[in-house]
Amino acid sequence: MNDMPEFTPPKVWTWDQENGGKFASTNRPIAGATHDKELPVGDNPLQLYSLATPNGVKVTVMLEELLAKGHSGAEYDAYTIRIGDGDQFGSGFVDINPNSKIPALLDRSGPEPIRVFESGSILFYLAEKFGEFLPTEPAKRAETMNWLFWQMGSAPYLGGGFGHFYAYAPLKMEYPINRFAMETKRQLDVLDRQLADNRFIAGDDYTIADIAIWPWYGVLAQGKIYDAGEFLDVQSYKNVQRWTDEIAARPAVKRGRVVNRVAGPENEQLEERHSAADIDKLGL
Ligand SMILES: N[C@@H](CCC(=O)N[C@@H](CS)C(=O)NCC(=O)O)C(=O)O
Repeated sequence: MNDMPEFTPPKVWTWDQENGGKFASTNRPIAGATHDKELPVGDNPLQLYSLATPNGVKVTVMLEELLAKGHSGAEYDAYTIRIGDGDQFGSGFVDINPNSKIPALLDRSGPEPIRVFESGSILFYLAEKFGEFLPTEPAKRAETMNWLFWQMGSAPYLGGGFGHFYAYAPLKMEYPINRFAMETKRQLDVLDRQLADNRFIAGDDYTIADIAIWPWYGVLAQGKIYDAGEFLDVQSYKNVQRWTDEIAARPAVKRGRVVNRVAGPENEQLEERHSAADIDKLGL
């Protein structure tokens, strides 16, 4: 193991605001709002406050899939929350998600607005509301929920573990990179084995399990997050590759992944979405 600076934890942890790292300017050990800021509200039934990270893309793909199936009740206004600038700590956002993380959804279609936060909860809420992408037959429904919860429990090791130490930490440290690269590869192998016998994650049907897992593990398999494709040898997961390509080709996935994207190629960026025409204009 390479030489790592030894750290002796003090008896009681205290906040070192100068500890560096990519997110040092917004990370803090306390919850709640840091400033007053109302959120904008559009005319559509659903209001989404998000950013095109993997967790954000899950929801915009779901909404575009619902619209593709003709559910006009899934029309949405999407506003960008710039987490690097601390928008997630504005009072309006915290009212919708006390955990201060994107994505957050407000359903204004009923008599009282309903707030929904946590991407898995949002996918489940929308699947139930519109009766789509979540089978009703008990075994298939359980299998879909198994993999939805698998994603929610597993991706923090990929993002907060591997991605953080491989791409974002102020110095490269062998111990955490090895620890989380091993876990990430184990997770890719779990998916690869599941996809050896199944067209989609939970069986024959495209479900919210695919919609949750693809923006993390599909995009990882494309080598598009953390610049880690070669390091993790993502090409060797053949079944994951086949599934990744099939999902990437879906029109709703192409549309959903650009919403609230504020970096990358110009024609893949859309800061706000209020109607289908906003995405059509990009000519994807
Ligand atoms: N478990 C949450 C995770 C959400 C999350 O981590 N969001 C990140 C962006 S991908 C965020 O908003 N980070 C801002 C912060 O931590 O201050 C979910 O799936 O919705």
